[in-house]
Amino acid sequence: SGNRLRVLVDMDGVLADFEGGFLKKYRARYPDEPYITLDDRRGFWVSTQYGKLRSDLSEKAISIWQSKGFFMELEPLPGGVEAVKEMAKMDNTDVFICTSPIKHYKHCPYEKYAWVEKHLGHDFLEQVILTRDKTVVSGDILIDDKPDILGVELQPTWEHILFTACHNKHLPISPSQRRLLSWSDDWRAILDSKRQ
Ligand code: BVP
Repeated sequence: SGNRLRVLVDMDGVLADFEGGFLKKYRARYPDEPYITLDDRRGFWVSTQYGKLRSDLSEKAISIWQSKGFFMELEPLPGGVEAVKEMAKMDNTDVFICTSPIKHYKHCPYEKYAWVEKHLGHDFLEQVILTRDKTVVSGDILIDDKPDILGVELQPTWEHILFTACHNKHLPISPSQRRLLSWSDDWRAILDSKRQ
């Protein structure tokens, strides 16, 4: 700690392409069912939007990310793995991956560790935080695509930087909230703005 900067980076939708992986596998498994293009995605919860399309599609959507291999086989989003590796090498900087596993725990927690090992290396497993409540984790910034990050701590220590995703790009941004448009955007400037 001391004067070190602690960066928390979300996984799904920030490092791993959850939305793209979901749509590809949903269409392969349910080729005759309607689907929502990434351009038409609205709201964080895929299951909610599919349920509004047709009520039985919510559970079909859920079946996709509950399947063995779903989280492990997600493609990295452009530039994310490289950015995290670069951050981790910076002076006075600690990086943690902070991700919420689904409650269907048969595959997801294991596969999240396996994904980190595959793309960031075995040593990076030290940096993984699995939690369903990110508000109890302390840090200077949390880079996350979920617009509302709530939990038991009403005043989290981190500043939430909203990472742009298909489901949140249309949301009006509150004046107080900062965005990272992609990993090509200036994440270094955001980190530097929080250093003492
Ligand atoms: O593991 C992901 C997928 C799951 O919620 C977790 C979000 O984690 P963070 O990105 O916040 O760390 N998930 C679940 C549902 C529906 C469940 Br019912 C969903 O629609 N979208 C989604 O991402």
